[in-house]
Amino acid sequence: MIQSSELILNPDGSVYHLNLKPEHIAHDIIFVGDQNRVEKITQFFDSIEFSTQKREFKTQTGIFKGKRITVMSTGIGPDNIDIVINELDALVNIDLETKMPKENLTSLNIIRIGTSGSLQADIPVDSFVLSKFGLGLDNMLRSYLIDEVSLSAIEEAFINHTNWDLKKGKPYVIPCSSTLEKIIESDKMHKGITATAGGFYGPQGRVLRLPIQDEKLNSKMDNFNFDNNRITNLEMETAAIYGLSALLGHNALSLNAIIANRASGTFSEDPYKAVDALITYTLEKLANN
Ligand code: R1P
Repeated sequence: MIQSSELILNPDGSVYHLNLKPEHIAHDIIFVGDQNRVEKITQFFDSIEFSTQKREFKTQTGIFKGKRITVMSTGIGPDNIDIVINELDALVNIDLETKMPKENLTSLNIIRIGTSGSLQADIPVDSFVLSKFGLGLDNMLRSYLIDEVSLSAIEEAFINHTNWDLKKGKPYVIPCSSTLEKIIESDKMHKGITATAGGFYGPQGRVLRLPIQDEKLNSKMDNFNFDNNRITNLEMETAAIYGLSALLGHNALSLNAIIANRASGTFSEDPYKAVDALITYTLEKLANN
């Protein structure tokens, strides 16, 4: 039995941070970072059966063209992903009354629709990126036993290529769900490695007033190549989502609308339009599956 201090429930029986009970979520779940983006997705739904919000975690479940889908915001960063995926997994794979793990496990389909900066000049603003791999620079996942799910050959190649300082922790690489990739992919999407940073400024090479440990890191990432996979973009959630999903037996895929190009220094003139296009594309693919 899992102790009450480890799996914390609210007085109404819902999980601690997400305020959700098992009946509130669908098997197909869309993650967004920004809580205001939840309704940008559910505005297309035929009906909404459930809504709740606690802190940055806003959840709505409803029906889009006959498909039951949950949309939830994760806020920013891998630390939040630790909370969101562990609590979602508890909703389906732990009996919340007895606090015992269930024998028959449920796999959720988790798709992130995010925004991101491209590292490659030929992946322009307003394009879409499908993350074949998540490259975690953030360390959160290293608290778990990840050797069975992480791809050490890419990790070692990246560490060597960038002369990565292991005082910052050891990068990890996790693949996307090939099942979800087949459902969602299109010829128009760029594919590659998405790097996930544990912060927005220094960890992504942005210098305001503080010098950073490796000023050349972004340009080194830019020309990293493993088996024809380049690092396409840099954001703050994908590798953590892929890692925890793989460890817990869920399917995960991350899609990003590119709103900034770090190589050319450009920013989308209408980032909302790019995100809306990615939302409607993804919803249609999910509904037709
Ligand atoms: C930073 O501004 C946030 O935007 C990106 C980053 O990953 C980070 O969460 O993603 P979202 O648009 O999904 O929030």
